[in-house]
Amino acid sequence: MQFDPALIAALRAATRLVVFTGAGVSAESGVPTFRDALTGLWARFRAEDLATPQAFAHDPQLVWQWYEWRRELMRSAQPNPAHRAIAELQQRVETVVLTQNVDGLHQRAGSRHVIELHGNIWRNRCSACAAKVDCPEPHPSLLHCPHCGALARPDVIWFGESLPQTAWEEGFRHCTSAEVFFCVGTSSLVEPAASLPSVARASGARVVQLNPVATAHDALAHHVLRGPAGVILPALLQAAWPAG
Ligand code: BV8
Ligand code: ZN
Repeated sequence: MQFDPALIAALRAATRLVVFTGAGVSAESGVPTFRDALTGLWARFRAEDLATPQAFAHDPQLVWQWYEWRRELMRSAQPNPAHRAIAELQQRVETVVLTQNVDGLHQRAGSRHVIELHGNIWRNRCSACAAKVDCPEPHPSLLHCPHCGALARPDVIWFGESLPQTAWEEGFRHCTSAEVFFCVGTSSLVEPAASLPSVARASGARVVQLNPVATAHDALAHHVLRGPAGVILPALLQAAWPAG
């Protein structure tokens, strides 16, 4: 696989990288992407309609069971070569992983310094007092907060909810100082995360778009790597640091 020598040179010289990831980086682990049509029992729903505070208020059992179904899918998932290549990149260059994903696979691949913009599906919190609620897995029925008795909910950011302030501010700051910014496996549809590649570009970063299909972010990328992350990222690291 051939890569633009300018990208290889920039990678070798870089001291600050950001890898911004979406559901596509977990696709080769068998985790359905966010916009893959839901299947089985959930085929008649849209993720955007279930991942909302309104849906949880209206039918908490339904929303909770959707998350339990997703956790079940994710439980057997393993980090794939893309997650591992990103963890290896962090060994070579100071790299922040800025993820929209909630599956925790970057951390399981050995990545440190992972900023989760949309929370983490393996954590639950109280829907009222926000206390952390431990949940034995799997837990098909609803869970109540041990402190105030209100319903527990997955500790993810739903549509219409603000992103965690510290995660957003820290992530944004890294985008303004990155020398190379990778945008991996995201359809670039969900704001405000989708604005981060433009922030990086405007701040002078070399932007690399990695996706099997074109997205809005192709237009602002210096390099478009067309294909699966689990194939391209390992090849890119091998090209940049052939000694291994
Ligand atoms: C907020 C956690 C405001 C939950 C998620 C109209 C216009 C613009 C914006 C809005 C609007 N109406 C509403 C909004 C705001 C809304 C939004 O953006 N809506 C969209 C749908 C239009 N955003 C919000 O509500 C956000 N909050 O704005 O708050 C506010 C301000 C002040 C005060 C109060 C409130 C919160 C958004 C967070 C929602 N939560 N997840 C859960 O997971 O259950 S978002 C969800 O989508 C996931 O986190 C996912 O990561 C994210 C983005 O999707 P992608 O990761 O890109 O995944 P997708 O499936 O779309 O694409 C996969 C890609 O991978 C594809 O491109 C595919 O080609 C590629 N791929 C496939 N295979 C591979 C691959 N790539 C590489 N390798 C492969 N092998
Ligand atoms: Zn509580």
